[in-house]
Amino acid sequence: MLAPVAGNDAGMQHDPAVPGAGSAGVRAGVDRMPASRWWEPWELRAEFSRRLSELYGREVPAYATLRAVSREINAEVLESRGADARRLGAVGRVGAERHGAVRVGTPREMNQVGRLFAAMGMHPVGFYDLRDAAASAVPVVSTAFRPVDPAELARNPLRMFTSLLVPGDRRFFTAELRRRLEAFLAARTLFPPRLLELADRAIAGNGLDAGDAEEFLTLAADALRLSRAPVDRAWYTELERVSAVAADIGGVRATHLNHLTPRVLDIDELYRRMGERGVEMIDAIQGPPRWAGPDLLLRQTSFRALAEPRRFRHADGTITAGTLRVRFGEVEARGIAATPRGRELYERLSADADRLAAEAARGSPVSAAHRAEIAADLWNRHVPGSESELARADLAYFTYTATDRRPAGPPPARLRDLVEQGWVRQDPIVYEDFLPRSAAGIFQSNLDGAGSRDADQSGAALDAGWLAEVLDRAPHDPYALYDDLRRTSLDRAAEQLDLAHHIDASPSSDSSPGAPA
Ligand code: OOG
Ligand code: NI
Repeated sequence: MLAPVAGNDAGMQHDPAVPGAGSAGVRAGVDRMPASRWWEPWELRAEFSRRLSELYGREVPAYATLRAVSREINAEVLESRGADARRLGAVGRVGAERHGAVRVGTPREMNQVGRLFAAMGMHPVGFYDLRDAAASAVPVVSTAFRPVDPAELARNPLRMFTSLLVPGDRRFFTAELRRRLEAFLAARTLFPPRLLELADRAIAGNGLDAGDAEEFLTLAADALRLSRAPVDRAWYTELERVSAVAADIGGVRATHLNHLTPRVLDIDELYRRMGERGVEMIDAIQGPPRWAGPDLLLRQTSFRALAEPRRFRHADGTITAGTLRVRFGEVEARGIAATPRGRELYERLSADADRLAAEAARGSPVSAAHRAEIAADLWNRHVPGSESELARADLAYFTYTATDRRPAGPPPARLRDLVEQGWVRQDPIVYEDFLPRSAAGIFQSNLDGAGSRDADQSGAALDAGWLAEVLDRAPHDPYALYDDLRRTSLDRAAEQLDLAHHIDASPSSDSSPGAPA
């Protein structure tokens, strides 16, 4: 039977209530869940997220500090910025929000972890190829498992950034090392058959009864717990020379949560306060700079991987105590989702900032603070500084809702006029995904060695279609998801306003930025 959930994460925001949704008795702020009832996928997800947070807080104490500081800052920002801060997420959601990162070694393991997450209502979104995104050796491709439906995101938005090792990439692995690595990976079991059986049952039946739910959640969290089994020293070191990420994935017989990332409403303040508390952070905040306009996309930073005790087995059979630095703590601030145009602008300005910072440094290492200044200046000059301008230039995604208090007379045709005259309200869509540049930066900044790469070899070509075969289902295209939200809201608004036609939000039928109104 599922044990009542104790409120041992005092002060933690519980998952928000969704009116009319979920089983009776599961509400925001309710610590105790009835023991015998049906567990829907979202409840499994919310409880899994809570258990992971507890587990990681025990395993990596600096994470508990990060969580506490995030909570402190979120409360302050909500107090000082109120409704404005809530535009990017309901209070309950932001407090409960986190993403995890896991890494697996084979397509089979990827398929299995996908079933585990599907049982909790999390689906693959996006395809990230980090092999070329990092200067260090990061031989993985990734996807993010997350809820895709807005109501599901509101219930609990847990996402898992999941990376799959590519032993077949000849830039990193010789044919001989690949053979041994694949043999090692084929011989291990990350997810016990019983866990997968329960996952499949939850997928088929849309949830689990209380007894199965408890067993499923226990086995699922155990699968991501740091293993105490001794690590083969020689094998780990051999892989580490190629890539620290490869060693973390393929040098051990289990997987583990690599990090767990809370969401914070002011990441610059968090960065400062963690420093004050003596936690050494990486030298930059990844993603867009702090600038004058609204939060866009995703900004992330992390504290450096900490030395954790591990046991090592040596060639002569002896076991010694040692440490590994692999797991870290990350925190993120989420902003408005960018359209393909907005994303292009982001990539262009990032590249410009890199170039200008490198030029200014004249061969010396680029200072992160100086690069941030340059980036902020570029953003302030080239990115429209308000939500309405971002929407009009089709740089970011919004939803539209007909208001209750509408002006007299017939509604205008253009979306822009509908918004400006108060017929429809425009609300930002939060970015729910990741940025490959930032992901690579996070991986890289936490690696001790750069590893090695043979640039004469070419990489194995992998894409979203290949990942679809691995997972037995196609990853969602994130843009299609955001676009669908915008489109659906526009259609509903048109209906509510009794407009015979659709509302066209495309910038061509509206004005572009800078054009005379
Ligand atoms: C994943 C790194 C990427 C993010 O937030 O961009 C990531 C990993 O370290 O396994 O988590
Ligand atoms: Ni992360």
